Amino acid sequence: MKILLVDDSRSTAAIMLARLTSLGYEVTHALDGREAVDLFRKIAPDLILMDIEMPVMNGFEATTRIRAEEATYKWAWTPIIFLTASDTQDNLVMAIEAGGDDFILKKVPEPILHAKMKAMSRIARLRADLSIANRQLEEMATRDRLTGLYNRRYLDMQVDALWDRPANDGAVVAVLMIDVDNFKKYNDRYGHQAGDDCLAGVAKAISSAVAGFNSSHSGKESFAARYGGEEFAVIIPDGSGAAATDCAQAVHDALKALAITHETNGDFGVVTVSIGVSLSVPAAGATIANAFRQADAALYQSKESGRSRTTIV
Ligand code: GH3
Ligand code: MG
Ligand code: MG
Ligand code: MG
Repeated sequence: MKILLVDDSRSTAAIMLARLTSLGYEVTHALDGREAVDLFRKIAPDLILMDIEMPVMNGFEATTRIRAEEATYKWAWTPIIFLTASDTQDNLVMAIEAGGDDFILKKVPEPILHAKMKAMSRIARLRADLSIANRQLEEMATRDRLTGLYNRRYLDMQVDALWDRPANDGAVVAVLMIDVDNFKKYNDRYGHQAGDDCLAGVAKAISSAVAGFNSSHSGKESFAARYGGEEFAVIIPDGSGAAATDCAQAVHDALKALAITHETNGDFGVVTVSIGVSLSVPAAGATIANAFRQADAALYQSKESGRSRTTIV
């Protein structure tokens, strides 16, 4: 457990530091409230032991500032224990009001210090577990399980954000709708499980194509998502006809390299996709619904004119 010890008295701090170190904790010392806030950002301690009376910035103000910083992070609540000289009711009330969790006397007897640190390290561990669980939950809420790509929910959120781009710069947003060709026949021929594996493979090909495209294209990062079933979408936030053509071609190429056998996909012999692209300028009043409708219409044209190709409208 990492402890940030804040105390303007070097001698008091030295004693506490020695005691905590002997209990096996890793301790960093700050000499006043301002240094405490700086070190809090830098070392992300599991626990803060905070003196109250200090020059430059006192313990209550430092605590208020630390709580304000934490407000921008979910689940963040670093336990803060005030170090006080006297054991009064007022001290406890003030400590809690200022955003602290507890207080201990500077001359706290060894067993109590030990017990309190033990309780706090349990809280620190719980916080760490919670923050990992929270990250995993967020990941699950935005990812499609089968393909590992972003899901429809994430796609919708990102597209909404693109359309709300502040003081819109006139950027062209390219929407690529990608649909696996004759996929029903693939399932019929190879079974549903193989169909799932195939979709995962197609997703991987799309991901690597988009990654390659991003590395050679400037502007905001493009991303791929599973739109639903055997349909995928790629969004190019700073797009153009040429960029969309490059990206779509990269997808066709990646699939060609992957060469997943599909004997009932016309004469292609391998899994292919058809792509429809729309180009919209949100600033000029284009709507999201229209962008997707047009991409869908373009996709339909790609299907009609023989599949395994790209149509841009
Ligand atoms: P087209 O070339 O015109 O797109 O023909 P298609 O057969 O791909 O199109 P259709 O819409 O008729 O069939 C899509 C199929 O995709 C039907 C559905 O069972 C299958 N599918 C959708 N989602 C999944 C999935 O998650 N796993 C599997 N294995 N199949 C899926
Ligand atoms: Mg002091
Ligand atoms: Mg489809
Ligand atoms: Mg299809």
